Amino acid sequence: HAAEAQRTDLMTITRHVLNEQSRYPESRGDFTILLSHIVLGCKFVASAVSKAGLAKLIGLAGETNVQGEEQKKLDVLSNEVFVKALVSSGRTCVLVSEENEEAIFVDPALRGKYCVCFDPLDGSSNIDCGVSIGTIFGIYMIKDKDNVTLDDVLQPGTNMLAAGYCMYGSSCTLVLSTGNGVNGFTLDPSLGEFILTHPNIKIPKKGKIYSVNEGNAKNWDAPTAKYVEKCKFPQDGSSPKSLRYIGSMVADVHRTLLYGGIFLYPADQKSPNGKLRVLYEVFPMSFLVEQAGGQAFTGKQRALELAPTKLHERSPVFLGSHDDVEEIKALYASESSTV
Ligand code: P6P
Repeated sequence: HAAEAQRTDLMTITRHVLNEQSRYPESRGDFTILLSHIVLGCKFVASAVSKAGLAKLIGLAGETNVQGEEQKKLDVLSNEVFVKALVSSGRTCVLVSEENEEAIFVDPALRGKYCVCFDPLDGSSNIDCGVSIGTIFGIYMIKDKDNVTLDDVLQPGTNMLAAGYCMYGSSCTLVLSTGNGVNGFTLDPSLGEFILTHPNIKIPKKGKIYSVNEGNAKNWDAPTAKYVEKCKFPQDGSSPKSLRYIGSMVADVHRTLLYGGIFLYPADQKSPNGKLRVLYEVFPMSFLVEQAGGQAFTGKQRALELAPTKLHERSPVFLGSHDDVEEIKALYASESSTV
């Protein structure tokens, strides 16, 4: 009977968030409404990505389909869907998207109290070869929605209320934290619902995998080079770590969360601040990793304590298992103490 009860007691993402919201008696369900609109966007993108190969959605912008309509690239389409879903939720007042140079200030008549920073389709350069890609988002509360400015958006990641990603791969998995641990939900296409499949994700304290683009090795600074060398040629008699690098942040971080290890996108001489963007890649993923018991570091400080000054600012990031990140922190600390 217990097995039967399990199968019929479907914990959907909406139910799960409502349960979490009940911890805040004063909440009027605004967050739940906001999240339901984000979930709608993820369902749409999941459907579009699964058909992309067939509908030639992955072609370059400007291609026309059989109806002669101009095809939008999937990341442009995904961005439009998320912007419309977030604005129509009536719960947002400012949006930051990887696809939009400027912040989007919602019409005052439709404003709510949240700011959402998102990358609608991160890693979209990988879609043509079927590699998993994803949507990444971070959610903040805005002090005064009627007088919202960029300063409200350029705040440290420690102020984030919630963060998540939706990975479009062999299955569609949405991983979310509202500040009380991390939970994973898998889309059941027959129900059109995200079902709780990975409750209370905890990242292993130490991992056996390192994840970095070795092609940038000649440009790395000394601490990163030393750390990667230690992964490959450990001096303490332990086994070398395995290298796993997919090149799609959502997929690399998802594997790191579930299997443990460390994901690195270091600064290098070509890109002194690394490649990944603070507001909608580094902050949301750092929030999730910390909520799962791991760490996220920039080479100088705890990633979430960064104070961004520009919307699309980049930062180096080292995130993953607590002990693995601790090792690279020690290497950066010893380098800065000898400088
Ligand atoms: P590289 C994808 O383009 C992306 O923004 C992230 O998803 C991914 O982690 C990174 O860039 C990969 O960058 O330089 O290793 O190809």
